[in-house]
Amino acid sequence: MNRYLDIAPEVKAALDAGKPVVALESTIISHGMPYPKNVQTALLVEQTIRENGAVPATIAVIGGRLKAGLSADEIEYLGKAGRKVAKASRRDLPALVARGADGATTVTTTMMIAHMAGIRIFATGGIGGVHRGAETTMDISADLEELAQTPVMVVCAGAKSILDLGLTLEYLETKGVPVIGYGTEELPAFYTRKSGFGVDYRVDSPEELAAMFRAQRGMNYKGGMLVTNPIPAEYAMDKAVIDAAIEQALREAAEQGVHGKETTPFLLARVVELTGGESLESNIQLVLNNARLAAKTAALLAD
Ligand code: PSU
Ligand code: MN
Repeated sequence: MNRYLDIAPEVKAALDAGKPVVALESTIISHGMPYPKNVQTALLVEQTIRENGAVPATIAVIGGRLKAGLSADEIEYLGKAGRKVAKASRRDLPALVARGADGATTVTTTMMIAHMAGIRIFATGGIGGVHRGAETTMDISADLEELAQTPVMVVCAGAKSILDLGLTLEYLETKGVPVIGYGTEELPAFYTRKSGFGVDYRVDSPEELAAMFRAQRGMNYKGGMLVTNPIPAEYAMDKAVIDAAIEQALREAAEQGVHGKETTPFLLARVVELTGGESLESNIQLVLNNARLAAKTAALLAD
């Protein structure tokens, strides 16, 4: 066992008994949504995982400890601190641990810590990817590298078109990451159900998903699996509204010279500000939808 890792007692008991556990990230709490909706959502997502037969393990770095499973107080703390908490990607963990600091885990570090703890499935909203203009900026999210090397299934609602979705799929293909559409042949684009880009495989049940993941693990090769689950139709946004907000956010980021790890949080926050409560509600609903699918799949994998 890793000496820097703390597995919450309930999570540890479930893992030891072979019961289903679903990991959740904390950047979505601290950087992805405003307080107090972020905290309410994080707790509601945990409850949804439980209602669907699995134990939730929200992941973060607190006081230099890698945490698999947070208390409600710890979730409140991260949510209230918001963007003051460091966004922790792979390159940040050594510094945060050595200094006893706090960090909100991205998809990358949530996958890493889930894997250290023995958790195989992780539900979130959207992943990072290849940014638009990456052919000159080289801004490619570490999430894609992590999917290429860490054996965790990530259930998301696709990726936002703040990214270049076509290049993101090319990168995942190169790295050998299977991109699965749940009930769809098309990659969902987070707020909308369609992106115009195809996925690798469509599956229509948690049973099929569990079988594919089992086959991947059974062959013992490195890397994870990306499951893209479209937002429920009743919460999907108007493509023109969301596209306009994304274009404006991208323009502002370029004008203000935003770069590096700030790019994604800046774009996400501006899109939410520009589209108001509607996009926040869509965001919450798609995360709940992913939590349900991940919990059901985790339950099948545990059998
Ligand atoms: N995209 C979203 N919502 C998010 C993120 C991305 O639609 O919350 C967060 C996730 O934590 C993701 C991270 O892992 O941003 C990617 O950041 P970057 O692009 O800097 O790698
Ligand atoms: Mn980046």
